Amino acid sequence: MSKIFHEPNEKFMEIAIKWGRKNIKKMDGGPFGACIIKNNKVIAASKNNVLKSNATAHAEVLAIQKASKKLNTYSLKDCIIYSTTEPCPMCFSAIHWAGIEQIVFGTNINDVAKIGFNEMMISNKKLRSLAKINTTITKGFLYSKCKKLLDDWNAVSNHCVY
Ligand code: AZG
Ligand code: ZN
Repeated sequence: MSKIFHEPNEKFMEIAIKWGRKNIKKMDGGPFGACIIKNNKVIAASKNNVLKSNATAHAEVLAIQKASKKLNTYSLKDCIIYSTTEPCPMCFSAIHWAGIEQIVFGTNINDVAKIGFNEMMISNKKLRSLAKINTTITKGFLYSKCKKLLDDWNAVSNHCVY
């Protein structure tokens, strides 16, 4: 089977950024947003809600939950996920179990660790190779805008890392 490839589109990452930016004011969680698309249409988007919900409430997990509710199935095959930051191993696994075959992300795990988050330092490309799976990964997409989201959040005095 040939690998899926959708040419990343800035407008979908802009939506993920817009969701992540909500936490600069709301502080419901970290400065992370995700957007899931199918056939070039937005299916779902979310921000991180860890601080008001629980430790699994990462943007990607919540976007998967919303997308599955909308499509009425666990399977998000043919969907693509945009994430402002490289998905963590928990989210990478959820993306795999949902059958999403393409990930587009902006900043990477190192950028997030630098602002104090307790990230597991395993890249998506490393996870892909360890898991022997075929996920298409586009890194550094709209990097400067995604980095600015992290920097703006880091500049807020009452921010909280976990
Ligand atoms: C995170 N990284 C990503 N990509 N998304 C989240 O919601 C996160 N929370 N902590 N690190
Ligand atoms: Zn995660």
